[in-house]
Amino acid sequence: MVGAGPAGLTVGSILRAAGVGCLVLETATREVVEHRPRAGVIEEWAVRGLARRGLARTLLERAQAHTECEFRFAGERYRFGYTGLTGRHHFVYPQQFLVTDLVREYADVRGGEIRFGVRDVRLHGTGSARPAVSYVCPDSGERRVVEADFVAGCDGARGVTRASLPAGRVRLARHDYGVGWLALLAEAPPSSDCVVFGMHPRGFAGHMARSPEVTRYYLQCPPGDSPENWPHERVWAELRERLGAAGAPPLAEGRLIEKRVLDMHSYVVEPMAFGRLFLAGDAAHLTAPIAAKGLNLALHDAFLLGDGLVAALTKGDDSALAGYSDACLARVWDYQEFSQWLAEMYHGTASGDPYRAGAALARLRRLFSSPAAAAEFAERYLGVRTTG
Ligand code: RFL
Repeated sequence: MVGAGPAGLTVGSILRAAGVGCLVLETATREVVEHRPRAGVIEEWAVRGLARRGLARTLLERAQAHTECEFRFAGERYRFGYTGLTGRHHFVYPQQFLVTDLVREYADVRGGEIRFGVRDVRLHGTGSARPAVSYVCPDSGERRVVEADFVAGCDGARGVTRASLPAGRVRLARHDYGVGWLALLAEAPPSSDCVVFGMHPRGFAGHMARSPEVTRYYLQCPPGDSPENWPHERVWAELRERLGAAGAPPLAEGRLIEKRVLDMHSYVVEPMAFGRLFLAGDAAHLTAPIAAKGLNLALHDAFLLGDGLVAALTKGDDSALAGYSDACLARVWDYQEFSQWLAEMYHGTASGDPYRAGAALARLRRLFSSPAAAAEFAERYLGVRTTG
C-alpha cells in the first residue's frame, strides 16, 4: 500500500486480519498522519463496514450520532431530520482520530509493516506479474526496492501512483466548480447540535461539529483567494452574517487554528486499476468536500479492495478484483452527481445570476414541501440505496 490514509490503512488491516504479508509506505511521519484534521462526517454503512472488520471499536465509543441537519436561507431556519426518513444516521468522528485508530490496529495490533517518512516513491512494472515499489529510506538515504504481488495506490490526491496508469488506457474526468471554500477550524465548541448550511447572497457558509472543543466552518470565497485576506474579525463577521437566521443561537467564537482555501473541484479516474496496480480513495477520485463524501468513498474502495485481495491471495479467486473498478465507480459517480446537485443549491444564491439564484431557492424549498424530494435528499445525503 502506498499511503497511510484511511484507504491504505483499511486495506492493510483487512489483509493482516487474513494473515497476508504487506507493507505500507508513507511519506509523512506517524505524528503528522495522526494529527491531520480533515473529514469528520462518516456515513452509517461505512461505520458498519469498519465494525464488521473489527476497525470501529473506539469510533463507536466516541463518535457522536447525528440525525438532523439545518438549512438557513432567506433569514429563516429549516431543520431537516434525515434519520426519520431513512432510519440511518451520520457519525461525527474527526478523520485524524480514525487514522490514529487504524495505524494502531494495523501496525501495533495486527503486526503490519509500515515505513513512515519515506521519500521519492516510484512504481515499477505495474503491468507485469511482479510489480515493485521503490523508495528512499529516511534513515540510510538508500533506495530500497520492494517486490509485490499487488500494489494498492492509496496516496491521495497529490500522490504518485495515479501517474503510473498508462495514459492511453485511462480517462480522467474533471469538474471545476468555479468557487473556493475557506476551510476553517475554530477552537470553539459547536454552535448548533447539528450540521448547518447557510445559503446567503454573500456566499455559502457551513458549520460542522468536530469535537466538543473544535468546530469546522466553511465560507465560500473566490477560487484562488488567499487565507491572508481573511483575518479573524472578517471571518467571524461573515459567518455571523451568512449563518444568521431568526431564532438562531449566537455563534460560539474562538481562535482559528486552520485557515486554508480549497478550490472546489472533483475528478474521477477510469478505470481505477491497471494490471496489478489498484487505486483507492482520493488517488482515484476526488469529491470536493461539498457533500462530505471523500472519506466515505475511500472506505468503500478499501473494503472492496481489501476483500478482493484476500480472496485472490488466499483462495485464488480473482473475480472480485476483476470487478473492483466498476463496483467502486458506481458509487463514485453517484456521489459525484449528488455533489454537483448540492453545489448548485449552495452556490446558486450568490452566483450573481438571478436565474440561478431563483432555481437554487426553488430546489431548497422543495426539500421542505415535497416528501418525495425530502426522501430522496435524505437517501443521498446518507449514501443509502446508491447504485454502488
Ligand atoms: P489521504 O487521506 O489523502 O491519504 C493519503 C496518504 O498518502 C500519503 N502520500 C504518500 N505516501 C507515499 N508515497 C507518496 N508519494 C505519497 N503521497 C502522499 C499522504 O501523506 C497521506 O497520508 O487519502 P485517502 O486515504 O484516499 O482518504 C481520503 C480522505 O482523506 C478525503 O477524501 C477526505 O478527507 C475528504 N473530506 C471529507 N470526506 C468525508 O467523507 N466527509 C467529510 O466531512 C470530509 N471533510 C474532506 C473534508 C477533505 C478536506 N480537505 C482538506 C480537502 C474536509 C476537508 C477540509
